[in-house]
Parts: sequence; C-alpha cells; structure tokens
Amino acid sequence: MRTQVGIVGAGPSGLILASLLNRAGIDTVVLERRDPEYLLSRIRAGLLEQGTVDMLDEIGVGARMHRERLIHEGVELAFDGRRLHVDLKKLSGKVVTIYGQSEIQKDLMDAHKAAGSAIVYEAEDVSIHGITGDKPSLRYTRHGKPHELTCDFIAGCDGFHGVSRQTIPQDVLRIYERVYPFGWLGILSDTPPVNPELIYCNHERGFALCTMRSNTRSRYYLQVAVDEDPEDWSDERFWTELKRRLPSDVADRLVTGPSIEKSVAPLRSFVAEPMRYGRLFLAGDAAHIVPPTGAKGLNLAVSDIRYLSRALIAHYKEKRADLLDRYSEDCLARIWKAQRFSWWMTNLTHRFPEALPFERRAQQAELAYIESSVAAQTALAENYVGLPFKD
Ligand code: RFL
Ligand code: PHB
Repeated sequence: MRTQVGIVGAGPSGLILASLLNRAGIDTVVLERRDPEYLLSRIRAGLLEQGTVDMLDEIGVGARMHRERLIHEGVELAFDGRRLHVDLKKLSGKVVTIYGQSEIQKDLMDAHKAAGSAIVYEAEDVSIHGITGDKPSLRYTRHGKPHELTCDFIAGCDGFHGVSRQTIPQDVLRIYERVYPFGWLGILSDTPPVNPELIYCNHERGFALCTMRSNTRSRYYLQVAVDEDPEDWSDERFWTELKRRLPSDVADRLVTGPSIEKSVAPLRSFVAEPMRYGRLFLAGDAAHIVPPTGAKGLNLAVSDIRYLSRALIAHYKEKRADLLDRYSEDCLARIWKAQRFSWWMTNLTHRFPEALPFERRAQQAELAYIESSVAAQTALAENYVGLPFKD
C-alpha cells in the first residue's frame, strides 16, 4: 500500500492532521493501535483555547461544540482563605471554551467515518523504517497479517508512549524533563458544577481543581501521591477530602454523587528536540508533555498540527521546503512558552512535599502579588487563554 502522509495515532493530533491534509487533496492513512471504543472512553482535556476552537471550525467539526460548549470569561484562584477572580476577557480580550476531549474525539471520528477516510484501527506492532531516505515506510500487523505502507512523510502523532519518538536515534534527540512528586486523582460525576468558573485551589492538604464538562457534569481533581491507587478512594473519601480543600462557602455548595470515572494521572514536563528527523515529524504528546495545571496539552497538540499541516500543504502545492525545514523551530517557540506557563502554574498552586519554608513563603508572596497587581493578572490571563501563533 502507498500513501502520501502516513500518520501514526488516531488521537486528536492524528485525526486533525488527516482532516486538514485530506481537505487539501493530500492522501493519508492513519494507523491506530487501539479500537474506536477505547479512544472514545478516554477522559482527558476539557479546556480549549480559541485557536483550538478555530481549528475544529476550519475542518468542519465544530457544530456540536458550538451548541454544547460553555464559554468562560474568567477563572478563580483560591488560597490562604481568599479567592481571586481573574477576568480573562477584560484582561486579554479572549475567552476559553469548555468542551470535553472525548466529545472532540467523537466528532472527529464521526467526520472521518462519514468521509470514508483511511483509518486502520487495531494496527499492532507499528514500526517505522527509512526515515532518513526518501521513501519511508510503516510496517504493522492486523489480525495477525503483516502489512507495509510506503509514504512520502510520516507524522508521529502517537502520544507519549508511542513508537515514533523512540525511532529517532538517541544521540539526535535532546530530552528536557521534570517529573513532579505528585499526581492528580480525577473524578467525573453527573452533578452540577460547584461554581460557574474553574477554581484552582492551593490548600495545605494539597491542590484541588473544580472543573466541568457541562452544566450537569462535573470534573474534580485532587493532588495525591503519585503512587496512589484510585481503588483506595471511595467516592465518599474523595468528596470529603475535596470539601476540606475548598473555600468553606464553596464546600457548602458542593453537590456530590456517584463517580462515573476515577483515575490518577502523573504530572510531568517533557520536551524532545528536534521534532523532525529526516521524513518523520513528531506532533502533540509524542514530542512534549505538560502538567495539566495550565490546560495546555491538547491545545499545544493542535498548534503543532497547525504548523505541520501548513508545511506539508506548502510542500505539495507550492513545492516549498522552507516550512517543513522550520517546523521544529516554529513549534518549539510556542511549546516552550506553554511549558514555562504550565510549570509556573503548577509551582504556584501545588504543595511540594519537600518545599523549604522559604519556598512556601515565596509562593504565598507570589499569590499575594498576583492578587494585588493588574500586570500580573494580565500575564496570567494572556498565557491561560493561549498565546498567538507565529503567522
Ligand atoms: P494522544 O491523545 O495520546 O493520542 C495518541 C494516539 O496514538 C495511539 N498510539 C499508537 N498507535 C499506533 N501504534 C502505536 N505504537 C501507538 N502508540 C500510541 C494511542 O492509542 C492514541 O490513540 O496524543 P495527541 O493526539 O497528541 O493528543 C494529546 C492530548 O490527548 C493531551 O495533550 C491532553 O489530553 C492533555 N490534557 C489537557 N490538555 C488540554 O489542552 N486541556 C486540558 O484541560 C487538559 N487536561 C490532559 C488534561 C491530560 C490528562 N491526562 C490524563 C494525561 C487532564 C488530564 C487528567
Ligand atoms: C479539565 O476540565 O479536565 C481541566 C481543566 C483545566 C485544567 C486541567 C483539566 O487545568
């Protein structure tokens, strides 16, 4: 089999790239390890920057999002018994959208199904060959049968644990990494959100986040030890702990109910550079991970795809190589700013087990500074709603 661009991974990065290229008349085949049910069951991101909303509109999958989304004009920080409302719209001129990644995944999969796109689910043992030559290929097995796909280019959209990044020789890649000494225990429940906006809480018992998927579905997170077993957290234990970490008037309003999902996610900052090796291009979580505190993971994946799709389209339509050559540099400029912001938000809102008393006092001073300074709130708002693209 042959295609122009072989894409590994049918998460948001892979499916959005396939849509953009197909719309420009460029052939793609997407190879995905999992089955469709698994992809639809993953609960992940919930907060979209305007650039992500615009991208979903550009590929024609935004209709349901516009009907069902919530628009947030502000966000709250809670600390030391105080609450700070940051007016995103007033300070940055922009708003954020609440719409779950599982819904985006469904909208993308439905659109590809309707278009009859080439997506191979349950593609096992995917391996990447010949990326430094001019005819790279993907090999895989499906239901025990071996297959080979010859391509012009390969897009590695296979997430943090995928094969693409591992195909690049170790002496070529530079890895920048920070692993945090805690994780997030998240639950989803069909209860009304406790607050109309997100609340990021810095509490002595650890960080907590109140977020949502809709007016009837809430998502809450608690900072926990990284090796915490979600099985040890009954719903009752979760709600009790959450109430202890929320400001008391918020805790009093909390509506609890049975959880419909419960899991622990580790927190990590990670960047692999460069994001191109020969004819292999990495995008999204395959190249970088941010701690979820800044809500940047999915948004960064979409911004990589914006650069990659434009570069591939310029190659095919205008025989231009410059955008492909600049791909890694263009993406990394934005990625590092989002990395910095996510790391900063994590440091601002979490309790670090080994923090020196000095560091805790500096954290309190930073929160007090943000509370008192329009300039500091503007910087937070500008990063939170999403920084502009290069072009
Ligand atoms: P994905 O979504 O991981 O998709 C990769 C796909 O590749 C497949 N795959 C393979 N296929 C073939 N062969 C192989 N060898 C393969 N190995 C893997 C996988 O099965 C999968 O289908 O990566 P992608 O597309 O780059 O998208 C990235 C986003 O999913 C991720 O950044 C976000 O979910 C991060 N994130 C958030 N991002 C935001 O922008 N806003 C948020 O509010 C937000 N909240 C979150 C988050 C992530 C979280 N967790 C669980 C990590 C909250 C949490 C708790
Ligand atoms: C979510 O809704 O799951 C969410 C929102 C904001 C974050 C992280 C997660 O910073």
